[in-house]
Amino acid sequence: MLNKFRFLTAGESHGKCLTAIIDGVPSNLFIDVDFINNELIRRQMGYGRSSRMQLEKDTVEITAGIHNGKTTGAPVCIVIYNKDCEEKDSFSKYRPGHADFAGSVKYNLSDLRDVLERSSARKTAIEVAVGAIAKIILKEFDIYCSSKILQIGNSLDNFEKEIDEAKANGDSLGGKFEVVYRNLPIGLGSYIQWDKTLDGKIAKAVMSIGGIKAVEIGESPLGKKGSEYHDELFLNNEKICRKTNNAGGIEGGISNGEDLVVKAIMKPIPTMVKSLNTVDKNSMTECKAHFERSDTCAVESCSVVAESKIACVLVDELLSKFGGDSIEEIKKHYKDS
Ligand code: EPS
Repeated sequence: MLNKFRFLTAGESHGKCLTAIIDGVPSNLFIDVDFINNELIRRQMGYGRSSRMQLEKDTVEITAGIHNGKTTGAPVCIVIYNKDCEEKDSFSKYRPGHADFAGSVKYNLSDLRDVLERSSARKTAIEVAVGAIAKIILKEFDIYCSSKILQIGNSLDNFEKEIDEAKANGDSLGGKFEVVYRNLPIGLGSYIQWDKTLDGKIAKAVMSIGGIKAVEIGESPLGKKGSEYHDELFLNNEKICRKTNNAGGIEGGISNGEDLVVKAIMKPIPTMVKSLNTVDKNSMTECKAHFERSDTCAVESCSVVAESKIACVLVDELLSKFGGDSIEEIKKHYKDS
């Protein structure tokens, strides 16, 4: 999906490390490793996370593509070492809602552990590190983001209490969050072909995060008339302005210069003490689902992952539109546009 800023990741939840190779990082970009590590801390925080987050102190090691703190234009390789990297037990009781059933059928794996290890949300740690590098590029263009939780369980008030209650009952909670990117140029994405729309790319990037069931751009148009929903334009000192941003910064698949507003809904985590009814793959008998350490709620962390995924799409679009190999060249093209 990404053409200019591409990456692949590898690594298992309890393997030695998580790795990413990023291609397309412009040269002469100062990589602030502290910033990347701070993003990793943000992903680990949030109310309702499991004890694994106390165990891991995610920090990144850059093993290629950087000299004297700056990128050279070569692929950037990054690594996060797992502290919990011991061999874990096999299991055969499918967890409903997780990848266990479909994954084991698809890859013909007899041990559901082999599905869990790669489908785990642990891999979002390295995705956040990649996203942090994308954010470093966006900063060069004064593009910044923020995110907030809109709902956990049934509401936003008292969500810590709701998480405590869910935990005490061996249950889990999902929710909804919002990511906003500010100061985007007009013209990222296109309506020319279906696979070039900015909203389509963002929806795919956010939907690819395990647990996400819905992505929205801007305000929901449901129940609103056209005259109530669309953002009228007016002139202010010959500058075209808008009073509202219901469209969330995208019209016709193209960024329109308003804030990019992305909302997403995360389902409750499927690994629960209160195990659901399932089937044991080996004995082919009905039983309770496999349980092991898990989060009660990871919506806050997920918003950080979504920020990162969107950052990668935005950098890819910036590089496609303004082009160049060094950060100086891209900034020049951007300034001249
Ligand atoms: C996660 C690490 C995992 C889980 C969680 C996310 O570690 P462990 O399985 O050792 O506890 O805590 O993964 C899931 C909840 C999931 O459903 O995949 C992490 O680093 O974010």
